Amino acid sequence: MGIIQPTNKSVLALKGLHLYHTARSNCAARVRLLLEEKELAWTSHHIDLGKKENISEEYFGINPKGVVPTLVHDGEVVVESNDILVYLEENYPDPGFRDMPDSLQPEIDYWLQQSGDLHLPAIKTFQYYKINAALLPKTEEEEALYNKLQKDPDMAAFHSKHSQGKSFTEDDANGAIALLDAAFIMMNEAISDGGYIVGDAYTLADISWSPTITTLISGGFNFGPYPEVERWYETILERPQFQEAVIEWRKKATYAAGVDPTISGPAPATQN
Ligand SMILES: N[C@@H](CCC(=O)N[C@@H](CS)C(=O)NCC(=O)O)C(=O)O
Repeated sequence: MGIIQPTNKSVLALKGLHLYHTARSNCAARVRLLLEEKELAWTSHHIDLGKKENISEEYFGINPKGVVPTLVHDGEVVVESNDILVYLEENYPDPGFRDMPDSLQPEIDYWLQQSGDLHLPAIKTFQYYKINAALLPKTEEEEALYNKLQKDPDMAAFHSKHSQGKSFTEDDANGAIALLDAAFIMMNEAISDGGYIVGDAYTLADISWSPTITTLISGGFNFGPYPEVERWYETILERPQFQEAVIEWRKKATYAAGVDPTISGPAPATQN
């Protein structure tokens, strides 16, 4: 979606970079990671999904699907995490993570597209089946407000699957795992030259996908068949920027206690 016209006009006056985000959200974490990599100063507006802080007229007024993250930059409102990455690249090109030599940009864009397309049917479905549906039940009031505010049919259908005591089924989870396996077979192959997802350089492809690996590990996804992905993730884990933007923020989440995971670590809850 990229830049949108918000119905909540209060944000139009904001100056600088403001991020509406959640500590444990992998979509928000990829934006925090890029902000960290570019050493950009930003103001935090933490939205606690556990407390349903996203389910309000105000928040839907800056993010029509009621999800995190949302970036506000000098009053410009940008939604969809991978579009936010591209927006930041265009507005703060140095250091650059997309404008690569040798026409690598289409490949980077392919992985960004994959990360966006797989979020609802695969990543989010897997996490809700494993953890979040139980962790994020809505009260009747929250449910009614959500249904009133949510205009996106895919989001409404997704959340109706875990309403009124229902939950995601094993079939849902298996469908999600099949999609993820297909993506990780390709990613494992792409990384098998010992480098990053696209060639030898650390790019938006890595920035978009690495926080998602953290999230999937927390849900218990089996990365055993993807040793190159494991190796690559271990390398990314060593980046101080990743530690700050992803791991440290996950520790700040109040509603889900637990040790933060590494590729082989334990499995605390996550928000998606
Ligand atoms: N395609 C969106 C997905 C955003 C999304 O679903 N975010 C999750 C956290 S990772 C969220 O806000 N979930 C709350 C909800 O679905 O109500 C993006 O990339 O920004």
